[in-house]
Amino acid sequence: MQGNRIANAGLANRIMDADAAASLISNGMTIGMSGFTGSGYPKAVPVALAKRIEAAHAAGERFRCRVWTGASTGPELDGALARADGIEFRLPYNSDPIARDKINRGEMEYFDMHLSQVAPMAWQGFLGPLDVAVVEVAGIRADGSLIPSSSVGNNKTWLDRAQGVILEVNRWQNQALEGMHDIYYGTALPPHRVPIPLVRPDDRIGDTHFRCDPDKIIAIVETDAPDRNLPFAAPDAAANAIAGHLIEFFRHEVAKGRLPASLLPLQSGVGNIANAVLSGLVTGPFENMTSYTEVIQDGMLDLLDSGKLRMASATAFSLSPEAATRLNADMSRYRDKMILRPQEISNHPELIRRLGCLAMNGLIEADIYGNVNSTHVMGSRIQNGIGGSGDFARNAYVSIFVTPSTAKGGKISAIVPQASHVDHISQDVQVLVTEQGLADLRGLSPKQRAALIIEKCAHPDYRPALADYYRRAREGSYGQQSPSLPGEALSWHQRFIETGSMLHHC
Ligand code: 0RQ
Repeated sequence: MQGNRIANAGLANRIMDADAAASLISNGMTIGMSGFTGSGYPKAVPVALAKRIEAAHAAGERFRCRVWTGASTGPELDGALARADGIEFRLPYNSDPIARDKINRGEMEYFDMHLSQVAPMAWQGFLGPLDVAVVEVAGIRADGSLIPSSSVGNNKTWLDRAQGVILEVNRWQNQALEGMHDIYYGTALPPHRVPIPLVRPDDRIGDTHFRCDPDKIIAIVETDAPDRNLPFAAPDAAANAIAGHLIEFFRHEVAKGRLPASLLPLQSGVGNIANAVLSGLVTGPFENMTSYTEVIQDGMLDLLDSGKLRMASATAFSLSPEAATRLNADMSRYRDKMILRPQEISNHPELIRRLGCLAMNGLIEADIYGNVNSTHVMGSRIQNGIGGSGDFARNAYVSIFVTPSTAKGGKISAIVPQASHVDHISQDVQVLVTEQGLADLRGLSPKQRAALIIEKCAHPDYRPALADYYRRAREGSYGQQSPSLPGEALSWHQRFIETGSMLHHC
């Protein structure tokens, strides 16, 4: 990874250290940061900014910023700024534990939104102006265009919208990344929108580099720091069982002629279960698969290596350190099989609908009618955020949700009488899978869905209580379309809050 990373001579005078760059950011500013899951986020300026903020707070001065990113980032960004109490408002998706804690204590405002909508909403303007973009790149070319790093996220939009741009040029990022990206410049706001000319997951429709007005670049900081990727848990028995049910379902759909033998472009959510499903496909019968998804995780790399997956399109890598090393050692070969795009495109409803993605996402809880809560524990405490799950679930060819049937050592049932918060309405939830079994809910009425979900998906410890609730609901409900007992429907959550378990006897 040698070579001159800053090839534009005119920008040499903007190179400075992270402290000097951070001093260009002041209280109340809105900052658009690069980064998506643990990849491609700025690693030096946010830490230096957190230091400044801590010093200001120690001196009794107010210093908080509004922070926009691609999606959850690393501890040097979300973690450092949240610890310094420097974030007034944050969007979108967060999975940093310190920021999560601040949000749940009511000390940080968090706007959880569909990831495909961040860029268009930033353009609409009601989120306010973007003062500074802080974007990690792999290099600056002689003509001033920028080589994206390991995530694209909203960088194109931040570079276009921000008044000033701070670049972190990270020498750790593989130079062979150059050419992997596809940065589409054809989006607009209504009434000027036109069809996005992408009809296959491997179509390239944009530039391989970001455009950036050199006059807007106020600082360039050189770094040499790895992405902070987290290891995945090895698939456990539940994950393997879920993968098995799903592969059986796909096999059945192919046999019925409803899916081609190479399936349709796969989307897979974040998390251990989703990753395990991908690993399961390595030994499955499907060949020549493609993926049109948001993140490329370990399981996706395994699938590419196995030859079963032909190519993968996403907006970012989300790899374990081991898989990141594997990727970096062989980047030029992987580059021909991978495309990283802006998240506005990787998650675009028009494209997901056109391509016919098979969407597979995790959940917190589902109710007996198949409404899904992906975000709020006990209806009020944020876990991560909706991320791209809504973009994909609503527009997928088949929308699948996967989860273990219980959480917290069996104290919580993932199948409940009524979801305590709803991110995905029942119409957007077509197949529900737990280690217990798979419920194909397509074409079923609410009552038919309830019977199937209780029978196929619920854990045996909770199945009798769910069946009992449903039977009594049918007897005592105000209406019979979706029978419910409103006074009892959330009592399982209340019991957990009061006793630490949803089980009756504890
Ligand atoms: O918490 O680590 O503190 O024990 O949630 O749960 O079982 O490890 O599952 O990693 O697949 O995550 C919905 C959070 C599932 C994820 C969610 C607790 C559980 C654990 C993780 P601990 P698991 P996963 C596109 C797709 C929304 C975004 C999305 C998610 C932790 O899939 O964030 O889909 N989805 N994006 O204990 C209390 C319950 C619980 C529960 C799980 N019922 N009650 N806690 N947990 N169920 C990609 C992107 O957008 C980037």
